[in-house]
Amino acid sequence: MYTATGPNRFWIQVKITFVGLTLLGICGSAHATFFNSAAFANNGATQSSFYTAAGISSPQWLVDFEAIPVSTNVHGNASLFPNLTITTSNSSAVVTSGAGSIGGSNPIGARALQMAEGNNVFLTFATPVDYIGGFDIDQSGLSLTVFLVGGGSESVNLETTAGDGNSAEFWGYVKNSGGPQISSVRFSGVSGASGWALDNLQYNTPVPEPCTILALGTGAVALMRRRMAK
Ligand SMILES: [Ca+2]
Ligand SMILES: [Ca+2]
Repeated sequence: MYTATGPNRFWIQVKITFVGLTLLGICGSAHATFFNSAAFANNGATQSSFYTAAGISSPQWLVDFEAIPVSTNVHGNASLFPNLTITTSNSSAVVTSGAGSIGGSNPIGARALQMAEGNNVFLTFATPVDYIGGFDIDQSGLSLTVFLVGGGSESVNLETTAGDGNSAEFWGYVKNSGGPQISSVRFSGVSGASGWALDNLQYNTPVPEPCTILALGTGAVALMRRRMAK
């Protein structure tokens, strides 16, 4: 086996470090993009901007709750939705149906997922995703926090949605090109009465990214360098 020594080894290490830093620079670009529709009428345009930012024409997965039996509590059930488990801090997230069923407001389609105010709601992905979007219905005070691979997080306060008729408003988050993927999402801070709801959740199940492979590769290079140094 060829082993670099002296000045030769020094320049090999310099080159490895330079290539590593360059790749990490490309993969480390910061903030991604939040989307939130200001009104029901703007949902189509806001969702289109979200798709454009995500580089898609439609989401890989759309969870609209239409096929889930009414009154099903989906809390903690990892087999209902692809790549997604929904949990809440009071263990209750129940499929509801019918116009006006969410504090007087309507699901999208016939059914939506209803939660009580004052609890945290989590969307957790088995494989971290590139984008997550959906609609909130009949809430005030809703904060959306996105937890990223590698430990970072970003938060945004969402527009209040009314408690009558079609009040659903679109929200979404798209990771930056080369930025960290989304491992989970938390909803918190909802006040008011009569519950609130989520509907039309949309996300993907990506294949492992170059940055993930790079992180593993960088670890391998570091190990090799430690061995060479001995
Ligand atoms: Ca629905
Ligand atoms: Ca409410």
